Amino acid sequence: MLLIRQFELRAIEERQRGLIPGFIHPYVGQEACAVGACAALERDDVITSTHRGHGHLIAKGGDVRLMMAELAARKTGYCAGKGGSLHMTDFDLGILGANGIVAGGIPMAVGAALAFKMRDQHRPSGTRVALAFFGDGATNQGAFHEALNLAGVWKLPVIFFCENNLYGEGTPQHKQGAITQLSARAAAYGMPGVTVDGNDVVAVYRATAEAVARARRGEGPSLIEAVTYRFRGHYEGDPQVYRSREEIAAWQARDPLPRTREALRMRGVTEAQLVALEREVEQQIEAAVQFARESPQADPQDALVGVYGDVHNGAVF
Ligand SMILES: Cc1ncc(C[n+]2csc(CCOP(=O)(O)OP(=O)(O)O)c2C)c(N)n1
Ligand SMILES: [Mg+2]
Repeated sequence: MLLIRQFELRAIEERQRGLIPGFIHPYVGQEACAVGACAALERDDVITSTHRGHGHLIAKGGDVRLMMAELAARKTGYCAGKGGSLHMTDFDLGILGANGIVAGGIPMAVGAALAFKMRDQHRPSGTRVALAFFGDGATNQGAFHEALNLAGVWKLPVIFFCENNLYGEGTPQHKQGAITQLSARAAAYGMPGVTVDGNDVVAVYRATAEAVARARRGEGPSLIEAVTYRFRGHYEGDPQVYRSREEIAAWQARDPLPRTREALRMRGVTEAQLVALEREVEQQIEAAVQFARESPQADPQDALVGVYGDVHNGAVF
């Protein structure tokens, strides 16, 4: 969670300094969602992500050096510097990609889950699972409903993980959806739905672990709604005229990071251990920025390389 927070805050800073061109949608405030959910997955399970995807990638094991280099449009980045924030992918880690299309990752996860159901029938530990991260806004897209319906019909090993941060761009959730408890939508597709505190990493982990166990047993999909809040604007630079300072402050009092820090202290982790961890993360972020700065810029001549069937960074695209 610390690594995600520091990665995002540094990316915001480096964007202001000019190292990072293009838009970013910071994940600050939602860290407990990505970390709690991915902690319940194994390395060979897969995730699909969104436009607000840095946290998901880091939680699934993404390399912050390759991520920072990608944001900085460098050849050494995840997509050779050509994709930026919205297309980072690491098949070895089961990261099927960030995604600029709202709800676009949801049917992709259903496709992966269908493949797992067909291929993993005799796997002693149960099937691999797919987990789709998406926002509250995505639940009003047709793709969400079609994907959940098919997953319900075929009882696929997939977890639909909705991060309800109460806004889609500048529109409050209650003005874009006919109901506010989004987990209730699960009933329409024959699967269990649960709402959890998305700022409580342990609660998120427990809910996801239960859904994963169910999926591995062949009992089908689940919908998890994690209620959370983004502390920054929709994108970096968003003037945020649609919400009040008081509302942001009220949610900052529920910041998942100090909450987790406190929970760790209560369980006997010492202040010295926590400070050492914070330093270690700072160093990792510093190294990532250095790596990005020292890497060569993406070359316009390479624009068409890797578009169809070429090999890049060891992965076949
Ligand atoms: C299909 C599609 N429609 C519209 C957009 C523009 N858009 C980008 S993010 C966003 C809001 C998404 O809200 P939500 O799913 O709640 O995710 P959040 O930004 O809150 O994480 C919209 C409408 C898009 N990228 N794709
Ligand atoms: Mg949202």
